[in-house]
Amino acid sequence: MEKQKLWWRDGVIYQIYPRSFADSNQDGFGDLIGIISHLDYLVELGVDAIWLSPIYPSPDADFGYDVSNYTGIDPRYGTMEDFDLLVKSAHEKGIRLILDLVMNHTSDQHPWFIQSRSSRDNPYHDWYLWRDPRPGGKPPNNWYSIFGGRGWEFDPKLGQYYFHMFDKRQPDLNWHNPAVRQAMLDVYRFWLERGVDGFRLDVFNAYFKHPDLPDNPVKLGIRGFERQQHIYDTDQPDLLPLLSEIRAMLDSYSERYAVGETFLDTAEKAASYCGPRYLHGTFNFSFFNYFWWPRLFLKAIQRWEAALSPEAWPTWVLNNHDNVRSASRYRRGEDDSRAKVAAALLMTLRGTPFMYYGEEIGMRNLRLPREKIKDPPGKKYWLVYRGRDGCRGPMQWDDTTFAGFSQVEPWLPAHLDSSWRNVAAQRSDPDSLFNFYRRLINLRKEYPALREGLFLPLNFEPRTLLGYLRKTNQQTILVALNFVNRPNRLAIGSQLAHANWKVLLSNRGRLSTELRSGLLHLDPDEVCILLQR
Ligand code: TEU
Repeated sequence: MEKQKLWWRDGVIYQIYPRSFADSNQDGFGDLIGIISHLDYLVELGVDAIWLSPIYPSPDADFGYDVSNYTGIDPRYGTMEDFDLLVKSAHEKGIRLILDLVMNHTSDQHPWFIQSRSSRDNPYHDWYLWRDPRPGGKPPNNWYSIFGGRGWEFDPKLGQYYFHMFDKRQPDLNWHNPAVRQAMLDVYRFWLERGVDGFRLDVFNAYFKHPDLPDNPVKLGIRGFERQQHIYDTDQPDLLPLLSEIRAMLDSYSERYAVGETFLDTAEKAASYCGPRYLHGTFNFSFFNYFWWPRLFLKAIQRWEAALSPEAWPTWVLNNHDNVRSASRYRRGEDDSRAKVAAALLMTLRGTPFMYYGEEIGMRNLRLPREKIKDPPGKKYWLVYRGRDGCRGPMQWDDTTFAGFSQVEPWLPAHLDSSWRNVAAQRSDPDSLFNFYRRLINLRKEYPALREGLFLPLNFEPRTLLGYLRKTNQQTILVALNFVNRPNRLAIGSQLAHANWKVLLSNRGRLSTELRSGLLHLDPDEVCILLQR
C-alpha cells in the first residue's frame, strides 16, 4: 500500500529569492504581494512548497543574510499583514511555506549587537564572540572569514576583537550563551505560531565554536580561509543536542520541517546532521562542483545515498542563490537540451528536489560590469571572483522592458535574453523547458516508484550516459539520460530487455521502445523514462 504522502518528503520545494521574483509596487524590488500574485504560477508548475530567502529587516550588507530583526518584515518586502496573507493564500492553494533562519550571525545593526559593543559589562556583551587582543595587539587566533581576510574585527572603543565568519557587518553570535539560545528558539516559535511550515537553517553547523577558540591547524590552499582545517570554528559537539531540541519543538506541531545548509559540506558531514533525531534534511551541494560528466554525478549520488542512515532522507539541488546557475554551468549558449537532462536527473532521484526560481525556464547567469556588482565578496575580489549577483537576476515573466518583473529599473538588470526566454513564451511552447519540468513533476506525483523507490544504477563507470531503475515492490521505472549530443545506447541486460515497457516521458518524441536486443538506443541529449508493465 502507498505510504501516506508527506509534503517535504514527497513534494518539490521551490526557492524564491524575494527581491528578484516579482515587484508589485514598482520600486525595483520584489515583494510579498508579488509572490502572492504568482502563486497560481507555482501551482501550475506543480511545486508543493516555497522557501523564501530572508525577508526580515536588513541593512543589506549581505542582502538579507544580515538580519536586524528576526520577527519583522523588511518594509521593502511589505508588512506583517502581507506576510499573513501570503501564508493564508499559499495554504489555500496547497503550497507550504519555508522561511530562511540566519542564526549564525546577526547584522551589526541588530539592537543586540549595538548593545553588545556599547560596553564590556552590558548584558548583551557576551551574546557575541568578543576577545582581548593577543600580545602586540594581534587577533585572538588565526581564524579567517570565508568572505576574505581575517575573521576578527577590532573595536577601538572596547579594545576588543569580535569574530565574523562572513562579512565584518555580520558578527557571529555566541551560541554557548543560554540567553542567545533561548532568544533563537523564541524566533522559531514566533513563526511557527504564524503558520510557517518549515525553516531553512543558514550555515547551522557553524553556530558553535570551540569555547577556547584555539588556532585551526593549517593545510595547503590558496586563500587564507582555505589554508585551514576548520575543526574549531565549525561542527562542534554542542550542535547535536541543539538540533534535537529544535526537532522536538518542530515535532510538537503537525508536519513541520527543517532543512540545514551544511557549511563546508561533504556528504558524510551533511548526513551526520540528518535523520529523525536531528534535521529532516540537510544540503549536500556536490552537484555544484561538477562539469557535465555522468561518472561524477553517479559517484556523488552513491556517496550521498551511502552516507545517509536508512531513516534519513536525501535532498537534491542544482541551483541556489550562491552559485552559478546550472543552465550556465552546463552549457554556454541558449540550447536547453542539457537543462532538460539535468531536470530529469533532479526529479527522478530518491529524495526531495529543490528548485531555484527561474530554473524551470533555464534562466542563465547575468554578466555584470564591475560597477554593477552588488555582492560584497564580488566587490572585494572582482578581478578573480564576480560574486553571486549573476544568479540573482529578476525573474523573467515576459518580454516587456524589465521582463515583467517590474515596470521600473530593477535592483539588478534583467537578462538580455528575457525578450524571448520568459515564462509567457515557454508556457505556450509544448517543447519548452518549463513544460518539461511540469511533466516531470507530474510524473513524480503520479508514480510512487519515483518518490519512494530504491535507486539502482544500471551502469557503473558511465562516460556518456546514466541509466538507473527506481523500484518499489509494485513498480519499476527505468530512467536513461544521454549526456552527449550524439546517439548513444544503454546496455540493460536480458532480464529487463524482455520486460514490457511503456514510455512515460521522452524529450525526443519517442512513443515506443524496442529493447529485446538488450540495448536501449538513445537520441542525442535524450531523456527516456519507461514504466515496466
Ligand atoms: O551561505 C554560506 C556559504 O557557505 C556561502 O557563503 C558560500 O561560501 C559562498 O556563497 C561562496 O559561494 C549562506 C547563504 O546561503 C549565503 O547567501 C550567505 O551569504 C551566507 O550564508 C551568510 O549568511
